[in-house]
Amino acid sequence: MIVSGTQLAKEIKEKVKNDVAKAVEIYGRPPHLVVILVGEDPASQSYVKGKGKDAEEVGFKSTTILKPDTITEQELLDLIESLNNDDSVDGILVQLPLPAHIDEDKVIETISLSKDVDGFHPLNVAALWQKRDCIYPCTPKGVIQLLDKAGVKIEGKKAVVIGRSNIVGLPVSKMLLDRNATVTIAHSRTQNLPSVTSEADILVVAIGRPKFVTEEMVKPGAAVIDVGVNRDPATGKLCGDVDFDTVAQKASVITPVPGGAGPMTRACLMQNTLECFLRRQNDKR
Ligand code: L34
Repeated sequence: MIVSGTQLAKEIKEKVKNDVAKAVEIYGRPPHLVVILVGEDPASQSYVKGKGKDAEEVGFKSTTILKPDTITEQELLDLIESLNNDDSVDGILVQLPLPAHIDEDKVIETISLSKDVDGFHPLNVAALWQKRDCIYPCTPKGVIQLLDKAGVKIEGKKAVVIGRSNIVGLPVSKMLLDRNATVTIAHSRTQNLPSVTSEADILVVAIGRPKFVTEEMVKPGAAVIDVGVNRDPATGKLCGDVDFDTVAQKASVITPVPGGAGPMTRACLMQNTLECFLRRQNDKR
């Protein structure tokens, strides 16, 4: 079973669109998402464009701010501060990675917690790990929704996550744990990785290496969620971390790349922006 992220993302955006229409009636304006892109990395340009497109589709006000990679760290922090103080802005996203002369941690910390639609702010991360009220980061939230959509039972299952990044590996592991999976976090230095992954009922791959997971690493009937977005060195085409053609023969559930976790990341960003908007509106009362 191939679970289409494109299809599920469409359904999620449809629901957000309905909620936005209601929000406009109640609050007099739609949520406003601001996405900042520094530099001209083609992959980042493509992702940011997709976010703007989705935002328009669901009826948000959408602003994309493009800055040259010569922008100083202070200039970027000042821009974020001005958006923090702008009451008409509900969500602020600074696309990562940033140029080396800009401290990403400083940037993430500067975004107001109430406008942190990525869920990357350290206080939000702490809230997630303490099982408190939080914004779930977009890609992990998308992974969980894909599993639910495919009807995969998470509770009691063995989940293996390959990758331990702040954006995907760590938060998705915590979210699987909170759904009562037994979670193993593996990575590039895990010894005998196939022996670990072969035990997984649920395998989430976010290591960033084209076609890294091959068929012999996968348990028959496993659910495989591919979070990788790479260029296939052979063809130049977009491909995941999973060798789709062979693994699809063995898995019971698999997500494609493109059309899997990527569109879901964007759809979950729409959910998060609406959530931040509604919280901010309700806090004002
Ligand atoms: N601040 N930086 C911030 N937030 C994020 O959530 C991200 N991420 C990651 C990179 N930096 C970020 C994204 O937006 C990865 N990512 C992302 C978002 C969307 C897509 C891929 C990665 C996506 O739409 N992928 C499409 C193909 C797009 C294409 O053709 O280039 C897909 O079908 O997979």
